[in-house]
Amino acid sequence: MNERYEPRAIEPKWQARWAAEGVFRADGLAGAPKKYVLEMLPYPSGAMHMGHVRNYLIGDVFARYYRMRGFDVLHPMGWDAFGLPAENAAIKEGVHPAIRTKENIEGFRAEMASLGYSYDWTREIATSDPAYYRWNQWFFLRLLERKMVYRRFSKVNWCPSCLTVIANEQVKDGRCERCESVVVEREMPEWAFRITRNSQDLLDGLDRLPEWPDRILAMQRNWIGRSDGTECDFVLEDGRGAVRVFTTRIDTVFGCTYLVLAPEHPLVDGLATGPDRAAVRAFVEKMANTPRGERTAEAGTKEGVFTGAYARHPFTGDAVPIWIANFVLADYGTGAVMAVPGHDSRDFAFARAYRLPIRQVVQPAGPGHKPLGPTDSWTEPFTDDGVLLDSGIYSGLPSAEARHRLTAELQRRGLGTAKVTYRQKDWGFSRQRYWGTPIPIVYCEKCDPERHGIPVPDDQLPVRLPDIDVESVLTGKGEPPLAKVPSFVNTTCPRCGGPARREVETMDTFVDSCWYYARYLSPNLDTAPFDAALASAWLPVDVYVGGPEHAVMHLLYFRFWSRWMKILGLSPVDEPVTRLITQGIVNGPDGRKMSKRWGNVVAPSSIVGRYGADTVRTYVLFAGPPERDFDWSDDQVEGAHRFLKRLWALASTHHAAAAAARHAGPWEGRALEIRRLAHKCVRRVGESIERLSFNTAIAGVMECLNGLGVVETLGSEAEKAAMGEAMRLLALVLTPFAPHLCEEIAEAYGATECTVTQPWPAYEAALVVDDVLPYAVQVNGKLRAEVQLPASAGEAEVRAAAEAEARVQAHLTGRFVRKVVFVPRRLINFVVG
Ligand code: ANZ
Ligand code: ZN
Repeated sequence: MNERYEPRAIEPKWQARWAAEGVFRADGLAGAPKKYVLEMLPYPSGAMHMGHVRNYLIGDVFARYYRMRGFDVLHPMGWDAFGLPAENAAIKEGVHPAIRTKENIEGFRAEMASLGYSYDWTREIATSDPAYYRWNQWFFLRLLERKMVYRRFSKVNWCPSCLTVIANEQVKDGRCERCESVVVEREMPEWAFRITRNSQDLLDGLDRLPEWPDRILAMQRNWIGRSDGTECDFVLEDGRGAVRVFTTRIDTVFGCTYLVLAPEHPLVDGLATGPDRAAVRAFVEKMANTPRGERTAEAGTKEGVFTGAYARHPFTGDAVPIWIANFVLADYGTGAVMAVPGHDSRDFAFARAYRLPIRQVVQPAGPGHKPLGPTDSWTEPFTDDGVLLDSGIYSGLPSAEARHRLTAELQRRGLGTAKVTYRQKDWGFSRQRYWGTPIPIVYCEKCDPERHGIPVPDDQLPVRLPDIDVESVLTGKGEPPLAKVPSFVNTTCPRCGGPARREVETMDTFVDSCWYYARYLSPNLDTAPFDAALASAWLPVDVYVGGPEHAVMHLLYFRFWSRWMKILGLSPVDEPVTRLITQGIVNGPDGRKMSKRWGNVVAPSSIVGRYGADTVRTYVLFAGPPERDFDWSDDQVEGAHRFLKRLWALASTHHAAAAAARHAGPWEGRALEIRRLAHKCVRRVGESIERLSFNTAIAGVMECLNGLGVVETLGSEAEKAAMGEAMRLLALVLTPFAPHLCEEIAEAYGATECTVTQPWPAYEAALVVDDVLPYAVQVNGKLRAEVQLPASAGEAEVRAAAEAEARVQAHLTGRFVRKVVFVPRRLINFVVG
């Protein structure tokens, strides 16, 4: 064995051999149980960053580990190749997005290869490939047939800088997630998936995902936002209709002192006919130009105007004034609320600002609660459940019971009903961009004068993206790019054969990532999106690794999609992923998220170039548990590198003596000690991987190495054989982390097969028990001896062994033992008089 550890020499060699032998191919092990290990497919941007590296490493450890555990492992990789950045770069630099994307993919693929990831590259896919996006179009048509796709005119979030519609999920605090411009609302036609039809089902499914992080489950629950409440009518004073409100607190209805409508509520115009009309109009106008985020900010000012109209309270018959205000949203519930300032924070703030009456109708329940005093003196509302007061015949009832009774009474009188509301909205997915999947719809004046859209027949799929003159089409302004390509727009109507125009919008790229994991099963199939028989064999994905930033978009959309893949008879599962791992962030050395903006980016290629892939891998996996953030540290990279060098040095020092040594036992003394260290390490690494504690797995190997390092020369044949075995075992268990180095050591120590295709080693049970422990023996608190005992020994055995020691006997004979203090695993103390 070479004395020096030279990663640059050994890493490419093993990468080439893995590829040549196809060791990472799935479907290699007939009859073996399967594991599908997947990482979220990357958007291939300029270069890989450490976040990518970590993401794929976590998956790679599982893939290699499971393979060694005897599973048939599927571990594929592909490219989320459509999307805005490539198009924006094209607008800026004039390079066609297809060209830029191809370059980027090649760069990513090379970087991945240099890191030694164990992918089955025969299954690689790119979502911008017509052979792939054809099936997006096919799914679109199937969902359209089932009325799960529809065209709507609606207020959309428009980013004036990206010049496109963006999803609610992509708006952060009223700004575009990508470019941070303030998002404005626009009335536009768009295509939407009726995901809300699955809201309840998506919610229920979360209970069947015990291996997803609680945080992600909570975010999805919250996003779907089920709310159990009551709808209730307040009949208008003039008798012309009613204001229907949605409330979760109908128990507070006797405290309702005004109603509030969203400025966009359809009744507003008809209500404000009196002197207040001008003020109402001005307010509505102002709100139309205020971003949603600003209007609804929890801490923001509550603003509104009185409409001049009144409605009748359904229980007291009082006249209740109707207001409009910024904080009531048109698209939640009924777009109208009954305001209860005594028991709701926003209503309280609003009532104080506009001097509206505040009434207490719920009081704190339970012993030890004092009355709250007159509402004039309150500084905040009482928002908890309690017991009703001043609520007619409902006074004295607990809130929960009152809600039932009041809802039943409304129902009886035809004024309301129990109602479940969801915060989740349908998924608007059409985009005014070029670099995406064309929506397979045409418009024909003759057959479809109302422009509902005529589906492109299946046998005309894919509707291909046209090649374009980048400069004239991707201008970043005006009409959607595809509208500027006559050869694309002008087509014939599938119904009448006359002239027709194609839809010029493209699909949100989240459509691409809804089902890609199934495409890997049969990446070249051209008769269906994927092979249903293979889906039965391989789905669901067993381990899925990705960033927590996908908690509610991708991870919700693809759960939605998998339900429809099941309904369409393509797949047997409705939940796509059994175990989800969301990896922590890799921060720069300064503790800030690695980003060009902070100038704290560490490029993977620079570290690989300097230390080799195994060092990067070991460092990143050792730096912390996969789900935790960590700060980059050059010193710790050095540390990881030193560890690998020490392992190499040990292997090479003992190579001549140990590699071929054989010994059949018995094992004792130092040879036994070496074996104990190695077998304990095998156990520890395996258990740590199962617990997702990759850092302690590596720590286990480090400790073992420390123990073995003490042995400088090997004497007996037994010692030589023990060391040979230890090196072979370490090379196997460290394979998921530092595979190249392990292959090289294993080969030097006689392996004829790649480590990753060898079985995960079993440890010998007898060697891993902590069988002897040193006990301190004290007499009157003074240390007199030390005895070695089995860990399982109880007090009696320890005492007997201690008393047998000559030095202890010397202090005990002739004296009376008044007491014995026994500390398990530590010491025994004789108190003598
Ligand atoms: C009266 C009331 C009294 C309310 C009380 C709360 C506390 P969740 O749980 O999020 O569903 N609300 C209803 N529609 C709204 C809209 N379009 N815009 C803004 N607010 C709206 O919240 C339901 C509560 O949010 C409803 O219950 C309503 O206020 C308000 F002591 O009605 B509540
Ligand atoms: Zn036609």
